[in-house]
Amino acid sequence: MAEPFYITTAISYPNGKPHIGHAYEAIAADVIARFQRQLGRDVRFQTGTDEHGLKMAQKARDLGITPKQLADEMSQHFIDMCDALNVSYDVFIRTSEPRHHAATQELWRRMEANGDLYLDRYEGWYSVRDEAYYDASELVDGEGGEKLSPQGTPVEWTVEESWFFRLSKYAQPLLDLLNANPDFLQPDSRRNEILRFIEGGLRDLSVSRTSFDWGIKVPGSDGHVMYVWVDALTNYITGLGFPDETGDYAKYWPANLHLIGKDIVRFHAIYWPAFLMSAQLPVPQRVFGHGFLLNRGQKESKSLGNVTDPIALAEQFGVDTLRYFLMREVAFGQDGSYSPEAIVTRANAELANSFGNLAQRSLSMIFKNLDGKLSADQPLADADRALLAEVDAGVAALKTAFEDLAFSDGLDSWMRAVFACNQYVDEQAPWTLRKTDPARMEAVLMVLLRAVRTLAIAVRPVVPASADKLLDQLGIAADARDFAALGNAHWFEQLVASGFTVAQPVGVFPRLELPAEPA
Ligand code: ME8
Repeated sequence: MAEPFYITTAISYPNGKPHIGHAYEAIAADVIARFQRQLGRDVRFQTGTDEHGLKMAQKARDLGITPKQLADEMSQHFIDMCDALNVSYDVFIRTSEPRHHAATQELWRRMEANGDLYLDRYEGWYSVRDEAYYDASELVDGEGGEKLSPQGTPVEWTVEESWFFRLSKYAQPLLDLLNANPDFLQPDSRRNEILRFIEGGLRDLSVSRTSFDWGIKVPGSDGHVMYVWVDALTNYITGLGFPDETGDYAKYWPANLHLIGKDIVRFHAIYWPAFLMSAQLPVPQRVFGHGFLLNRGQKESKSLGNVTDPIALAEQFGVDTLRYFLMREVAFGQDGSYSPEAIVTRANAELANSFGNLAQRSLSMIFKNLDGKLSADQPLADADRALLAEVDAGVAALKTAFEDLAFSDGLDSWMRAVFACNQYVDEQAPWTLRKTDPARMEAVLMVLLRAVRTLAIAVRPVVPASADKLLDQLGIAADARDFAALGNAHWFEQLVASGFTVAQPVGVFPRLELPAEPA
């Protein structure tokens, strides 16, 4: 049986349309999901929207609609974004669904049964934008002398009756968890930050609100709705059928990977494992906090007028181009920047001029000079064996890097193998061999076809539609495009025996032009 692999993204606040950061996270998670499927794992991939809380309630009030109306309208944009970007999620969860209310109330009951919830009064700072409580010592001064959260968002003084979770009790168990499992939280910079934070001591956490009602009701406590993060984090097990602990839950929990952004690491690496420990459920295996994506080095914001619609960006440059750019340009875990120029430069240099050109000229020479016919009769020369070994090594390096979520490094190794192939074409000059040594030309073209197949399969998690379009032209069956297929030593003889012929090739990576500056 295939080994299960459960990956989740953060669930997004649908208080507005998706932005490029949402697209970045969804694409990265999709690349991981597709990569793991290609490795033969039984992947479950969940994403969704986080619909409760004050932020949603206030936004709906401003718009004169109900929070549920706002959530219904906006969550559809997140579904549309995933579909437009070819994000292959299995479950799209919305926290307003009844099954999620049931799952969260059950988690609450278990924490209560463990003696970890008590009623008291909360007096302190709250940021609606972050949906987070802050200690006075964490606040910073704004330009006008006002208090701001460490993320730079406004905070308000809040006093209300509240249920508390005994987070303080979990400081040592959390330190033990982090110390015993260096992989639990990555990258290391975030892990160190969280370790220091816990070592500073944890205060009990306010986990219910009484001043509004857009949330999940606290069982047996009229007037209290749960703090939105209790409900939000629980989505990861709701989607597996919790509280039913058989079926998908038994198969996929604990998650292999929660992929989230750097601003919400505290919730995932402290609150979530503490809630789970309290409910006596297993904690996730790994949390990865990726960096932020900036627009020409700046944060996108309405006031700067630089907010980009990721669907429009994908339409402008192509879905696979955008996916490739994001995974290649930014060292995963660090912040990165994008601009139309950077996308066009990268796509033209690597996809159009290097890999696309390699595939196009190899197939077109097979089509023109050999009538598209393949042959497995030619002996391999040393140069051929060396090239194929170099391609295999590049792909092996990509696999290792992708396992470590080092996408940019993996694609760098892949690109080096592509360069080696283009250099081989130039050195072998099959267009000259055509006259001088047709048998050798045929051998060279067959080597190229083999290399192109290997490279297309390897890069498929990143550019799925383009890679498939290319593999179709190579006659590779849809069920022979995984990493196991690369281990089949006889695939080429089998393809030749099938009588497949190469048709006039169709380019899959167009050369892009920079959009004209608006007048
Ligand atoms: O935080 N670049 O939702 P959200 C990269 N509902 N990633 C970014 C980004 C950027 N510029 N801006 C945001 C929430 N993100 C909660 C999560 S999970 C149980 C609840 C990332 O809509 C952000 O870090 O504000 C988060 O991982 C995701 O987008 C959703 O952010």
